[in-house]
Amino acid sequence: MNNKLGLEQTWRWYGPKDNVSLSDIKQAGATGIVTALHHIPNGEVWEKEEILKRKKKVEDSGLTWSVVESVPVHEDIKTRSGKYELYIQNYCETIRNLSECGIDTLCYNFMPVLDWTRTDLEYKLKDGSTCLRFDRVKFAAFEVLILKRPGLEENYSKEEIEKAKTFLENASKEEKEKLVSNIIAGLPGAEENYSLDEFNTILDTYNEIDHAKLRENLIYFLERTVQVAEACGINMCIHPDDPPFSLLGLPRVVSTAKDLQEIFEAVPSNNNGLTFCTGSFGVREDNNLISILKHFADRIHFVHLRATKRDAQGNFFEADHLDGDVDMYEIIKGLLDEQKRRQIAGRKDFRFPMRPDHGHKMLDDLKKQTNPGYSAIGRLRGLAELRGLEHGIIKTLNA
Ligand code: DNO
Repeated sequence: MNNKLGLEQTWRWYGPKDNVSLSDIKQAGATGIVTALHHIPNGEVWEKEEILKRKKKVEDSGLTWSVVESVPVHEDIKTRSGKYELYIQNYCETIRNLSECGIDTLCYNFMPVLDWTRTDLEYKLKDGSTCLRFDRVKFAAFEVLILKRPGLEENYSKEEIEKAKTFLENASKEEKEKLVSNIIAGLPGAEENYSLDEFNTILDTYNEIDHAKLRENLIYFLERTVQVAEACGINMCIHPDDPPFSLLGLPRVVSTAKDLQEIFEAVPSNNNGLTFCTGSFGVREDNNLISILKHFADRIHFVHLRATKRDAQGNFFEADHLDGDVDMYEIIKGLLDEQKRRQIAGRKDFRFPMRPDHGHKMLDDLKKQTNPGYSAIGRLRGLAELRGLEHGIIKTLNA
């Protein structure tokens, strides 16, 4: 048995069109690749030939395809309407194909309509680098005043709505367009992008779907897919909601420890697992990250390490990896403890893939066109800091 401690260092790569190359990633010191077949439309089967082509590309660079992030869940499955049965069958087929191609970890999410959401993609920090940010007033300007979705004003104070009005009055046409496109035109990895009209229409498909109904649809999806995953040795791991609260009046069901408890109780198989994303859970002050880690340690198949920082107004930005509201020392220590526990128990799944998530745009990258949150140098800094911290912890654990 290999008793060496250390999380597998991975890196998200958006495929051949990503301007961060596989060779860049090798230089950053990562060994595993996290990628997806983004060119395949949502709902369609990932054929083995396509999977193997991608795998070969990764392996030819001396790296391994560690995790699939994500196989997107079609909207029809989330709303349990239209062709959802077919799409679930296709999903199962993709799970089988991935397994036959030697891939064993599959990350996905169940956020309605939008995947992750921010209002600012290039928020300037004091040191001149930029980061992703979520601003409540700007979001109110979008959902209450631009989209005019009914009933959403209640989520804000009068003062916030006033501020949102002032923001829109003073914003240029370009600034308004930018806000809208930041939110709905799709961040990298969010597979769908919409026009404003399409967006309103698709939001309406959730008019009858509340929190309980969405959870039911998720559990239905899991009942059907997890048994296939279990039979062919794939660890599925759901990504938490980002941010972990309702937006646009849509329900969100993977935001808290209670949500996780319900999902795992409904489908207890260990192949029904979690992507432990510290930045997403960490946005809520009432999420105790260490207790989530300890409580669900057994089911963590994949880790996203980043640290968001909240303010008193409910805004947050992506801070440096060791400088947000996340106690990264305790997190890494907790993960290494679980890794050790799995090694001792003789479990095979102890490689613990982790990736540095959402770095700042900095240095030379400021002059380049980069995927928001996914520039090379910011993540390189993040990975280096995390690696150093882990190195120190392992030394003390072994002392
Ligand atoms: C952002 C993210 C999300 C996440 C997907 C998982 O950086 O972590 O795009 O990868 O929601 O399905």
